[in-house]
Amino acid sequence: MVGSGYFIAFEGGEGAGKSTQESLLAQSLIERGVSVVRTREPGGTPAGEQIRHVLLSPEFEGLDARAEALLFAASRGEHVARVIRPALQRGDVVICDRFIDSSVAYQGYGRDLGVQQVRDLSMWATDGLLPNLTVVLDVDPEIGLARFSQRDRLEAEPLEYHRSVRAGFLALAAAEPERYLVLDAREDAAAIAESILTRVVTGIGAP
Ligand code: T5A
Repeated sequence: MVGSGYFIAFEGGEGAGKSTQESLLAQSLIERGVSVVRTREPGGTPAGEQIRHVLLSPEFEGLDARAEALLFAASRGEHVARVIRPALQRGDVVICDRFIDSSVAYQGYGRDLGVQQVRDLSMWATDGLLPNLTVVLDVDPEIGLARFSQRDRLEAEPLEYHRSVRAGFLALAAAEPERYLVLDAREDAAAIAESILTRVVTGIGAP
């Protein structure tokens, strides 16, 4: 726990609707007078955004799997140090598009790099920071990927890869159900938003 803030990470496969839900949640919290910081990974800082370019650009197709895992962790370390931890110390609610579980699911489960090793790397990079709540928007990768026409380097991975990633998110949520909210991302966006808001409002004690 850092300061009096509250840290919410959104996770899920491609096209699960994270950005849509983050916007709706941020708007509802701001209307309730809550101070919100919205950010994303990889990225969220000037250095992180440059790392994001290397990670997602098709220009770097075939990037070594360990190098990929290290770059995600590097972006996260900078992000936590410069943006997330200071915001939590101020007492803000931080809404982050992807965090440690994306590394564990995409690099640990998806790339077979070792779930524990990838988790340890990220925990080291962030000095042990974990979200208070992780919202997993669960969707069959075929449905999620069909929501886009253009694909970045990771989205272009085969369906089997995305199935392993999905299984990874669900395994992480099942292991610590009190820290997770898993929702069916095929539901109507407004209904999903309501479930998230109910859980967050309880978590932060907002009206
Ligand atoms: N990654 C990231 C790793 O491998 N390791 C890591 O450690 C980290 C941090 C990031 C990539 O990096 C990987 C994972 C990713 O491959 P990104 O560009 O940030 O890439 O992409 P995503 O996080 O996947 O975000 P997307 O923009 O792809 O998807 P979202 O935000 O989940 O979805 P959203 O809200 O943009 O919605 C997609 C479409 O679906 C519609 C929306 O209108 C939109 O058209 N939609 C719905 N349709 C039907 N029903 C609903 N309920 C809907 N909600 C939204």
